[in-house]
Amino acid sequence: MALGSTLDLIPGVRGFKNRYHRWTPVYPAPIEGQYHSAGYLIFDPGIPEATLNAATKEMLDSEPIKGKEWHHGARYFDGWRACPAIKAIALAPRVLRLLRQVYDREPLPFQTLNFPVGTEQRVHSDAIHFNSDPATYMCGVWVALEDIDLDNGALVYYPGSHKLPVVTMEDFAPGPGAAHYPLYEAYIAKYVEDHKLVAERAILKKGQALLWASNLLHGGGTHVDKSRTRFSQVTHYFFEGCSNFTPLESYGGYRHLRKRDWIA
Ligand SMILES: O=C(O)CCC(=O)C(=O)O
Repeated sequence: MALGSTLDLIPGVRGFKNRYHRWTPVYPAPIEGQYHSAGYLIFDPGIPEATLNAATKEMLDSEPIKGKEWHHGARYFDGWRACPAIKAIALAPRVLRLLRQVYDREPLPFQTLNFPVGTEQRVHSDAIHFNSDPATYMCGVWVALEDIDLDNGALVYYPGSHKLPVVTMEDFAPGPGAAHYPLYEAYIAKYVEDHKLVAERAILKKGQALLWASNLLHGGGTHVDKSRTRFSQVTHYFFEGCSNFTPLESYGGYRHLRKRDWIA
């Protein structure tokens, strides 16, 4: 075992190193540039396998999942509140460091969703659910808790789509409110066609993560093999020094500002 790893076994050493390196870049500048230009990054968040497995177990034991028949919207919402491993993934030091590197602000995790199977959620941008002022200081980090491929619901995403104008309620709905969400989904399906966007799928090994920018169009790809699971966790982040609001509930001059419980 290397000396660095051996030292990590001494109580307090790993925590000290993580604090010391908070603002140390994870990647060289070209990779940072790649994120800003494509709107996504596949990376290794360095989360111990025991934590990944514990998060899956916590989800499987949770009230919304245990003993239920899983449909393709099944999820354990905000498991971080009760479950240490789910919270540890949201706060993984290498994830936070990467977000500091690419946003140059302190990341504030605020929501976790754990999935037993693919969501098959239609294509959307998180900027219709969450936005900030200044705009687009929000992102998602999706961690594969098992191997993910084209048969068990790999995410679909459209590289570069984060640079298109942010779609707001005024573009497709007569007023604010989640009841208009089907109009949004139909609008985005046409938007993808009109802009001739080309999809990619996130084929990830267990432990890998996909970081996406708030305005990157993405969705849950088809989960072809219904006998398989798609254990995964997404955490959503805002950033320090930004207000945040729910665009779905905002319209005209009104912004539906929100207070969040930051995961800490
Ligand atoms: O995991 C999925 O299938 C979809 C997740 C997603 O689209 C989101 O968190 O915004």
